[in-house]
Parts: sequence; C-alpha cells; structure tokens
Amino acid sequence: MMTTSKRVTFSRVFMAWALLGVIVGLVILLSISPTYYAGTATGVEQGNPPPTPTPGPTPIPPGPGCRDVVVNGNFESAGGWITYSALGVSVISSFPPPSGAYHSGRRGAYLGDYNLAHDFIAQQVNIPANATKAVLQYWWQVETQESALQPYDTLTVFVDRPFGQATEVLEILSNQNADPAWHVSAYDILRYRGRTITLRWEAKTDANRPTAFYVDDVMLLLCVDTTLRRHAFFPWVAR
Ligand SMILES: [Ca+2]
Ligand SMILES: [Ca+2]
Repeated sequence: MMTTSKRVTFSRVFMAWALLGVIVGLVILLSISPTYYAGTATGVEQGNPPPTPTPGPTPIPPGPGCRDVVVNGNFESAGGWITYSALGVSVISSFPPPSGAYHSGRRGAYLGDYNLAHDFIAQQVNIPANATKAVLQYWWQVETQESALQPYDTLTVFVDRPFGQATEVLEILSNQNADPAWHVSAYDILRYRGRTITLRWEAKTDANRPTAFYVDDVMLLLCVDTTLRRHAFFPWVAR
C-alpha cells in the first residue's frame, strides 16, 4: 500500500517526466518547422531547383516623350536600311535562323554565312540635343561551322560619325557566340546627343568554315525633354 509521502514523490516524478516530454516535443517541432516554412514560403519544393527565368527583352520604359526612331527595325517591311553584301545578295531575308524563327515576324538581317564575307546593314539616326535617354537595343543569333577556339568570323556593331570623326565599336560578336537562340544587347548612347550618327552591323568572315549572323528587332529608344527645347527657342521662358 502506497503511503502519502510516496504518492507525493511519485506525483512529482511523473510531472517532471511529463514536463521533460513537453520540452523535447517543442524542441523537435521548432527544429523542423523553419525548413518546412522556408520551403512553402518560396514555393520551392524540397529537392527541386528554382525555375530558370525565361529570357525576355530588356525592359525599356516607353514613358512620355519617348519613341523608337529606328525605321523598319523589325525588317518586316521595305526601307530604312542601307545594306551591302560582297556576294551581291539581299541581307534582309526570310532564311531561317538556327532557332527556327526570327525574333519577330518572318524576316530579319542575315549576314555572312559564306567565306571571305563582307556584309552590313546601316541606318542613320539623329539624337536631338534635348534627348534625356538614348538606348540602342537589338536581338542577335550566331550560327557557325568554326570551332570556338578563336574569333575567326565577326559581327561588329559600329557607331559611325560624320566628317571623319572616330568610329566607335559598341560590340563585337563572333563564332564564339554561336548559340541557336536569340540574345539581346542594349547600349546607352546618350553621349551622342546633338549629333547625327550611323549605326552599322558589319559581318566579316575568314577563308574557311563560315559563320552566319542574324539580327532582328533593332530599336533606338529616344526620350526628349520638351521643356528644354522650348527654352532653347524662347530663352526668356526659363527665367
Ligand atoms: Ca523580324
Ligand atoms: Ca570562318
């Protein structure tokens, strides 16, 4: 028969074990829950890598006072471009790129793809003195029979300035950029404000294993400060 003091001792021991059980349970729960919530909060399931972002155009906010000044930048209609091909063929073409389709529509610039090539497309643009933004953007794709060891065949993007001033190279793509997918390049050229420049994409290949360069959706986004132009004509307005 259990005495009163033994009952008290038993009760204390039972409560101590129960308290220990609750503490252990809490510790286990807290150690598991952060992992669980981290997984559900980001929507990423355990063991699966996060989704790869889908490539898209560089975000260029149109905004008020902004417009694309390239004529026929998608190559879908006639006009806008000065073109040259040493082979004497049209460099604005519907010949399909390795990805299977042009970035827009059914046509684009198709440069090179033969040995000792010299092809280009060019367009003159004016960047007004009151420009506040001038971003050149274009999509490109390269296909080659070359190895990737050296840049044997190239597509050079030039900014030509009149009156014998130095030409600037914005970008040089080559057989080393070969990939059956569209890529985008974007350059700030606001430093040419107040000038008329010619943008030129020139392909040159060496004597063997040709490379093809495809260009589509050329855009020059210009934003202008209309108040600055008004002040230029009516300087007293600014006072
Ligand atoms: Ca197109
Ligand atoms: Ca070559």
